[in-house]
Amino acid sequence: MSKTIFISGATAGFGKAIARKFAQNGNNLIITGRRKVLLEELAKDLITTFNVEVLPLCFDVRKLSEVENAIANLPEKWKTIDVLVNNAGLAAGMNPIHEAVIDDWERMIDTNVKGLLYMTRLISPLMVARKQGHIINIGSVAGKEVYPMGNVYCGSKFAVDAITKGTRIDLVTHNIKVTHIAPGAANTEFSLVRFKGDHDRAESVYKGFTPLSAEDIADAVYYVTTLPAHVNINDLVLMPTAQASATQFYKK
Ligand code: NDP
Ligand code: 8X3
Repeated sequence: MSKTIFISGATAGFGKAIARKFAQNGNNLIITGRRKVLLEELAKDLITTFNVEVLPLCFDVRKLSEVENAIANLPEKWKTIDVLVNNAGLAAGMNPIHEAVIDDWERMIDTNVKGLLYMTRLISPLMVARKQGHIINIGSVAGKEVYPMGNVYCGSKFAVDAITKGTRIDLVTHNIKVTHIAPGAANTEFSLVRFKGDHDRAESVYKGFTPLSAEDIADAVYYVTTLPAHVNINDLVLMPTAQASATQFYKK
């Protein structure tokens, strides 16, 4: 049966692949991001390729008023959200704590933590009212282990792990599944964003081993939504075979 899937950050990387995976399987989608042109291109492509309904919503998850406006103005038929994938996020910079750029910290905390909270706060009541739903938060191996110069990015992803656990506890009596998915290294726009457009530095992160692809994460996200009603995956850590921990890689 077709479901309604709400994916934040669908203009690139994991979110875009997650949107494609759910569309391929006949689901209707609400997709979001700040880059309007990319969002609308993706919506058009998914509608024509998979014959599903897609609602593109362009907003910044850091801005509470924009999130409120987007959710408050959802057309009635789009309010029955079955799955919320809180995916929008980023790393900005990679510096020791005493040399970091404070604006990088604001961007990471505002997006990865506060943006995810705004989305959850505004969409979960729709699920509670229906006594049905699934919230999937994209964390990271960086939310399981801290690595050198990961300081605030790791902190933001540890917060995602803790918030996911708290959300599950608060929503268990409302029949809502809550899942944390924590990937290791994956080659998307992530490192290009982290290193502020430095292509060589971004590419060097993935040299000598096969990283995860966005499609690998999309498969995992899709999988956790296909389980029987009484089964929930609480926490799924997904790594490249060549990555044993946040810092241990087998590079050739
Ligand atoms: P990408 O940079 O490829 O994609 C990030 C997506 O998030 C884009 O669609 C971007 O859209 C959106 N986004 C970023 N900031 C905002 C914002 N303020 N408001 C709305 N949308 C926003 O990265 P990934 O796909 O790799 O990352 C997705 C998630 O996975 C992130 O939470 C990241 O931390 C996490 N992750 C990534 C890993 C990796 O190695 N790649 C590993 C583990 C976790 P737009 O720019 O159009 O707004
Ligand atoms: C992204 C993976 O290892 O760069 O969350 O932090 S890592």
